[in-house]
Amino acid sequence: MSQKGTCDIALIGLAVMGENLALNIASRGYKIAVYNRTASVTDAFVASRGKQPNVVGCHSLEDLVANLKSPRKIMMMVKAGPAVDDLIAKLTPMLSKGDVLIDGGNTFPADTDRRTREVEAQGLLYVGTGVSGGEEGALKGPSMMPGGSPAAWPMVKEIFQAIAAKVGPKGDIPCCDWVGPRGAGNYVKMVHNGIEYGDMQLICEAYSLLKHAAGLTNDQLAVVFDEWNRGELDSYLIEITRDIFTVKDPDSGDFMVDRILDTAGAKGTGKWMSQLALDLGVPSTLVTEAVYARCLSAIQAERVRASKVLAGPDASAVKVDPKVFTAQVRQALYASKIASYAQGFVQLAAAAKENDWKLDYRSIAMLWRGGCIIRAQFLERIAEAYDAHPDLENLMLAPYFTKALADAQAAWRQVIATAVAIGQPVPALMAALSYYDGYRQARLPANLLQAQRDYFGAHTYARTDKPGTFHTEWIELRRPVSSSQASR
Ligand code: 2AM
Repeated sequence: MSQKGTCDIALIGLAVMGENLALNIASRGYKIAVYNRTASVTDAFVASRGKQPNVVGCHSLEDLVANLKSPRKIMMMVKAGPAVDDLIAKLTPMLSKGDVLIDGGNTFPADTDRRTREVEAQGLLYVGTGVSGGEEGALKGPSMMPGGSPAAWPMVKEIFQAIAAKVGPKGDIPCCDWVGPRGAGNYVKMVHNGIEYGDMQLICEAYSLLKHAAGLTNDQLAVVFDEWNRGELDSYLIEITRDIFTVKDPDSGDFMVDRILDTAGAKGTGKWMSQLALDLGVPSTLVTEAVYARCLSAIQAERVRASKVLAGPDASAVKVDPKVFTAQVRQALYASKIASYAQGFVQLAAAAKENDWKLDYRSIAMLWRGGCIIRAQFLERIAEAYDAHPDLENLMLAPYFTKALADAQAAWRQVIATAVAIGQPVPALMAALSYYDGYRQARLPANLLQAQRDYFGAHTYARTDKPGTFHTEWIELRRPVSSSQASR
């Protein structure tokens, strides 16, 4: 049905995220034109959940474009990658100066950089926006992280902020604000996902320790996570973890979590963050360890074989007091989370510098305060830290977090020592503590590393006692070593 020039926005791609986002937009009083490449999907949607005056189904891109008010706003919710380029190529000839194309997928930031330039070169505007919160978030209020053409923001702001999650004492602060030019919004979404990887891995390690070292049952774990969710760890991921420990398989009556195969999947945003961290030369070790942990989980059959061959310690010799240990794990989790978020914000700052973005870290923390998967109380503290010091070098240096780390560190070390003693892998907890310990060293052993590099490759080194660049003829100056020398 033609509704020429009456729709406020269009949406392409009616998979579950697209459908729910369209319903969210319609529910806020906006008229939305929808299109899906496979027409039967559009028909099924407008005959069921989308059967309402605010939703207009379209069978062609021409029809979709014709139904829009000018300047037109078209949101693509299709598979990230070539599908987006394909749609841009089809749509741009149908659009007019000032129209806005929006990509709401999990797009690699450099792709949005390129597309913003290409689309702007045709007189149009482009937005690449992160949308987080899964299916439910898309329907009820996601966290949105838009970037792209700055001139597009005033045009999409009202609809975006209307559909986004709301936080604050009055529930009126939208979890959606302009992030920055070109791929900035997708970059922030990628870091959100990377932090999510770290949070999930840390929670899994805490679970493993509470189970293997403290012997907690699933019922007890549910109670522990319920308690944790009422304090500094209060967050969506802790809350759903609590719920998971209460769910039983309707068929067997066993706990569902115990029936799930231990091989984790991944869609790749964590890997992107690790790769880009390496490109920038910043140590985002938590997300990287979390990605590797998923890789190790994936070789399940090989692990089962190795478990029968490789020796571990006698875990039964290690005794912990379950109550004391549970409290220590809580502290270790919190401290690790601080280190993880510190890494995420450091990476954002490095990316901002490289790409000439001006990011508002306080605002980013608040975007993640609601709607998204990493939503947590704790993000308020991060927002406060950046509010007090917008140029904060590292979150761990904000007084609130410096104190939290100091208070937690003894427990953190104890938990990792216990993990080592019982032979349970805790790569993310360890990466977090290593980052903390590395960052707080005035002097690291890289002096020796520089000596090695200079020895074998004449890479030169700087000195502590005078300026300049130096090289040593190590082979000429080296002396024979005898064991008697060491004992002297
Ligand atoms: P489909 O139903 O026709 O497959 C998630 O895959 C969504 O992206 C689906 O709505 C899918 O449409 C859409 N999609 C994938 N590739 C596309 C393309 N090249 N052009 C348009 N839509 C595409």
